[in-house]
Amino acid sequence: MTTLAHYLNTNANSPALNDVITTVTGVGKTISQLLRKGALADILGEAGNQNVQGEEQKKLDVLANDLLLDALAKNTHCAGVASEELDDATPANADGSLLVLFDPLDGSSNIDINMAVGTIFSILPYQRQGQLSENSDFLQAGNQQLAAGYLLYGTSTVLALTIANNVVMFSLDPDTNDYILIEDNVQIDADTSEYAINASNYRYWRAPMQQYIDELIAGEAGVRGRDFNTRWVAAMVGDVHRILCRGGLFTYPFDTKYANKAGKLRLMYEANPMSLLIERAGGGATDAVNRILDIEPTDIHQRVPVVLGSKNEVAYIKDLHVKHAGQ
Ligand code: AFP
Repeated sequence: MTTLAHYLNTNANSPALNDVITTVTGVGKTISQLLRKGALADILGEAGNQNVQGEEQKKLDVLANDLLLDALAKNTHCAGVASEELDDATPANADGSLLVLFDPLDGSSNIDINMAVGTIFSILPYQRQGQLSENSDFLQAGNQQLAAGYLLYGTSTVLALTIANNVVMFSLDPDTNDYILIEDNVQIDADTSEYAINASNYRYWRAPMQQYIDELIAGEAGVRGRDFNTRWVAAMVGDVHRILCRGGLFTYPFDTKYANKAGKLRLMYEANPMSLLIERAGGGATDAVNRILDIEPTDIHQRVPVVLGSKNEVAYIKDLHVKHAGQ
């Protein structure tokens, strides 16, 4: 049995990176325990606040955010923290060499109905050691990430992590409270017949995305010549986990539902860490055309359209968009 601690120590990472991953995943154990207690821990319902995106925060969003913030502030390697839930990044230890970004509770509308939620994290290098970090220090493309991962609080708690070009999965053993390695070198098939999209937004999509979904729905009778199947967890972390386990396509595409929003998902807290995991597992991740990991961020809370998963399907969507743009 390989524990997370053993894996981190034997995979030639920097002690700083190992330590920060240990802090984040340690908080994940606490969040997992709170979720197991559910209503009994008095963590359900609204906290009465709105987050920076103008959304109601759930009690556990606030709790998970505070737990991560407190733990990382005490970690000497952490120079600053940016959270989906906070307007501005929080400086931590000026001598730290790492910046940590997280979505403390992805899919939070699932909490009250006892469905899967998760914590997503991304770790970037800090370039101005000795000085307090600022929002601008976090504005680095996703290809600069040193590590990324998520905790999925589902029927069991699973950690997916990418460091040193490898994607690994651990399961939290409820008896020993240790993360145990369950899969090394995770790889995604290039082809799939399963896709995830919130189809209720159809009328807000661009023509090539509408065409793509029309083709999938036509199935065997259409140009794709085979049937496709839909799955939608309503928590990106659950959909991405399914794709790492058995392939598939996930998209939250560009839509015109809300003015001034390029898509629903956040580049720094959701799209970048998930794209690193998916690419390292052999999949693709784009905004429909361009590689997500190459996007130069201009705002820590910016949103981006996301298309990720099995490589050939991601490429097919890009082709539709490129052809459409050339018409
Ligand atoms: P929250 O983090 O606000 O709960 O949003 C979850 C999410 O960003 C992502 O995890 C899901 O894929 C997506 O939203 C679900 O969106 P719909 O509400 O359109 O189903």
